[in-house]
Amino acid sequence: MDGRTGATAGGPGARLEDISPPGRVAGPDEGIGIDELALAARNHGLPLEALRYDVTPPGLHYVLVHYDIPATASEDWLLTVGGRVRRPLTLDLPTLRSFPAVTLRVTMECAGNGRARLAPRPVSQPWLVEAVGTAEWTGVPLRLLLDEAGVGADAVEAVFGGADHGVERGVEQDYRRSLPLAVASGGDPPVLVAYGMNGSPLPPQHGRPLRLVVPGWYGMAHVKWLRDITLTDTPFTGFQQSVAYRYRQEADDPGEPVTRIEPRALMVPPGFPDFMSRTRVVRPGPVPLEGRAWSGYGEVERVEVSTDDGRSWGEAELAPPDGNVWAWRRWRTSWAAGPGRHVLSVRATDATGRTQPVEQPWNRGGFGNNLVQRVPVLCVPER
Ligand SMILES: Nc1nc2c(c(=O)[nH]1)N[C@H]1C(S)=C(S)[C@@H](COP(=O)(O)O)O[C@H]1N2
Ligand SMILES: [Mo]
Repeated sequence: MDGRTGATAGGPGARLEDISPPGRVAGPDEGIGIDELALAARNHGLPLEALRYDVTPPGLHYVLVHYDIPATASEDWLLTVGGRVRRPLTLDLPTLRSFPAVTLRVTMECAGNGRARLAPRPVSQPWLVEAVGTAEWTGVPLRLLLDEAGVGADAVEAVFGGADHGVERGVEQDYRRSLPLAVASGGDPPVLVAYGMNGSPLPPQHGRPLRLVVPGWYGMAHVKWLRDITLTDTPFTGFQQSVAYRYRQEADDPGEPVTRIEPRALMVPPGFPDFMSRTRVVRPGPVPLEGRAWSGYGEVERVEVSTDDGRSWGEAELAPPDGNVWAWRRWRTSWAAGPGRHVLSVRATDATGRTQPVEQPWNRGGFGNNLVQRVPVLCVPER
């Protein structure tokens, strides 16, 4: 190619690559840019004080949308189930609602949570730690739909298509992701085709009228505005599967797929904040500390809290198990605060023994971060 072919074919600036930059990491002193700010202003996190609720109240759950929220208000929505099936299905909303409904409390976290603190910083949605929320999702177990369609003997994956459309790193696409058939057709926990969130129809930003819910998996698997399910006899190689959402060190490294949520604990910020620095201010004396902890590999079994910047750790008290194994668990403890500056930290360990690092690991997409949270606090006497 002579390098001018693209420009002459459609005129200068008429190639998607010209408006759609490749993935990159920020330079050593490069601050968060306007492009990252634009993403951060669209995709909001959980205000950390909302960690106090078992189920995140409407509007406080984090939101991440790669492209635009599509226009999906119509009651005429159809979901198709096709590909390697014996009986392709076209299901309308009343039919989906006529299947036995299941409601599951699920904590969802964006795989990019924590990306903004990485050094070097992958340039993308700049989450700190707040890309998490817990909802009660109501829907049909996907397994029932697959049984109805009859899974072909050669099917290996289910591919889920969303109705949103955009460009990413030069590639025009609908948002599509796949799951291995064993996960898609699993019963414990079931993957849901959900139409309800916290007892109401799904809000537009969370996938109205249908989304996938994959308990224990990072957010990218929970395809919103779900329109089609296609069983395939080869693994799906679409952009969101084989280009995005891979753990890789180098751009040309094939990497490993991002799947389940690594354990993490977060704290309801104690005391009150400074407006600009968000540093917490508390009074001397006993300060109650509480928060939530979760893991996509199994229940959190241990939460430790440090009030001396990680030099020593004490056990926090965990709420008794309540059967919601795919949702976060409450923890609490008390801290005797003395005047001065402090750093509080919290660390979760799950049933598989997975825990949180105290040194920051790094990967190019900034995925799966679960570095222990550090919360700077200033303790000052009453004025
Ligand atoms: N169709 C579609 N589904 C999607 C996305 C998207 O952009 N389009 N974003 C994914 C990502 S990366 C995340 S983290 C979750 C966020 O879900 P929420 O906005 O309901 O919290 O949705 C996932 N499902
Ligand atoms: Mo995400």
